[in-house]
Amino acid sequence: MKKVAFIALALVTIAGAAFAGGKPDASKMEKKLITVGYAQVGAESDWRTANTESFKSTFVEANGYKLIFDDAQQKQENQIKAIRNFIQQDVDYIVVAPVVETGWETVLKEAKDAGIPVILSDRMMKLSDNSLYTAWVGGNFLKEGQDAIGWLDAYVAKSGLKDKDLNIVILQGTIGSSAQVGRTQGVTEGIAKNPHYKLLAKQTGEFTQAKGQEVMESFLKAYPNIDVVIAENDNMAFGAIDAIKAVGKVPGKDIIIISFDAVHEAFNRMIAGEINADVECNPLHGPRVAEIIQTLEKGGSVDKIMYVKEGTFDTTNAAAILPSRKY
Ligand code: GZL
Repeated sequence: MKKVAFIALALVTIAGAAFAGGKPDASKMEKKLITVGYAQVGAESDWRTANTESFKSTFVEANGYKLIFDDAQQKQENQIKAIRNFIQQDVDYIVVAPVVETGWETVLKEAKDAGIPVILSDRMMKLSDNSLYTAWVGGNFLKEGQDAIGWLDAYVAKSGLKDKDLNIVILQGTIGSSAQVGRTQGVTEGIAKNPHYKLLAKQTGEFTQAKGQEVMESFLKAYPNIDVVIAENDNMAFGAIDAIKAVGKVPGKDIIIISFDAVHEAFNRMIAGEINADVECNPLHGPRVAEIIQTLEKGGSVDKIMYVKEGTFDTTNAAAILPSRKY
């Protein structure tokens, strides 16, 4: 709808100038900035900070954009309000990192009725009508969970622990977020396949360091013999490390710690031996979303689902890899 209005305006300008005998002054028709509304989850983790920075440094006027950024403080109602606000402002594109998977149909239909394309970044939405969004770019959370257990299987084999029962607890992310859903599924299915892996408990730490520490403290009180902690993001792993140290145990040695995200500080912890392994989840989606928008602006078509490349790192390679890390 907006595109039609813009073309009409341009035609009128040219016609008007031609009628007046002049040539349209190209400098007067300076390029219109593409307005992008970004409904961000919040600022709960190092990963989120890097993700926000990636958008703020990509969607700048010098690149032809006007970014309207909203931090929802991890509340879905705030994200829905932000999307409605973007519709009111008649932005060209809406980008959402949905805090949880469900509850988006109504507001996405409003965006569709307003003729505003919606691009999903980071987490996924569960929708009955996939035409309500144009494209999604993010991590393969199920594979991340599977990779975490794959690392544990290899570690156990090479450490002579194959026949030892291992008591495992999971610090989950925000319940209902696709990062939590996928990682928990990959991890719990992997645990179920090995009779020596005993899942003692799983509980959400909301992807934050404080809550992660609190839940880990309660796990340590309830289970004196924890062998492995699987934290569904690095900030909860940092909290778990503090809780483990507070009871006089050595993280990475007395209790194996496997984490997700692989942010810069997590590499420092792997080098210090406090985190044993970290499954990457790349947050640098700004340029990827910009590429999608540029393709759409040229009338091109884009893939509906775009997974980012991710690796798994551990104490054996963290020091060598850290200098090349971009977040
Ligand atoms: C993953 C992202 C998760 C990170 C957390 O794509 O949604 O949210 O793993 C962040 O650090 O809070």
